[in-house]
Amino acid sequence: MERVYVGLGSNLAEPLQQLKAALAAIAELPDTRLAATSSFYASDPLGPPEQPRYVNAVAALDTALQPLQLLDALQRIELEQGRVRKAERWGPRTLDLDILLFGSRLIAEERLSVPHYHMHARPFVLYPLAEIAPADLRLADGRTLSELLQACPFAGLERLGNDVTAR
Ligand code: PH2
Ligand code: MG
Ligand code: MG
Repeated sequence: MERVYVGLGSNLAEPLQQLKAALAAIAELPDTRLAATSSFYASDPLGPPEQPRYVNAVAALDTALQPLQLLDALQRIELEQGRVRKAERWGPRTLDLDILLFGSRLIAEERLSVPHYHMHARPFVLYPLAEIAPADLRLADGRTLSELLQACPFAGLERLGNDVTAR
């Protein structure tokens, strides 16, 4: 089993429900255990500004799937929840499931780059990740999660209350 961190995001069609449904689907994946989930966060969109705010979260999984098998499974969940891939970069989406880290692997394949590019500087990834990952978690470039957090202001981010998480 390897520890994998997955970033979840949505800004269309009831984002919070999208994330909750995705977590339930992830928990049902074969050879995979959903180990922890962060709080949900509302976040300002990165990319084209004329789109709704996102809801983001991060999940920790232990899985025996190989990276491309997990990617297939996550993309299936995205499609089942109505994702339509559009040409616009960083445009709005019903559900985005990104493999952030896969054990300590470095993956550079056509379909999959791990660690996820840009995760180092995205508050909507780093703050939820920090809730469920060890502070001394080391990323590929040698920096720890706590070092990355110090360089990443808690900007445009709003932690949604626990009442929301519990529902
Ligand atoms: N995802 C994007 C583009 N922009 N902005 C926020 N706040 N959260 C996201 O998850 C996000 C984004 C592309 O995947
Ligand atoms: Mg993404
Ligand atoms: Mg994606």
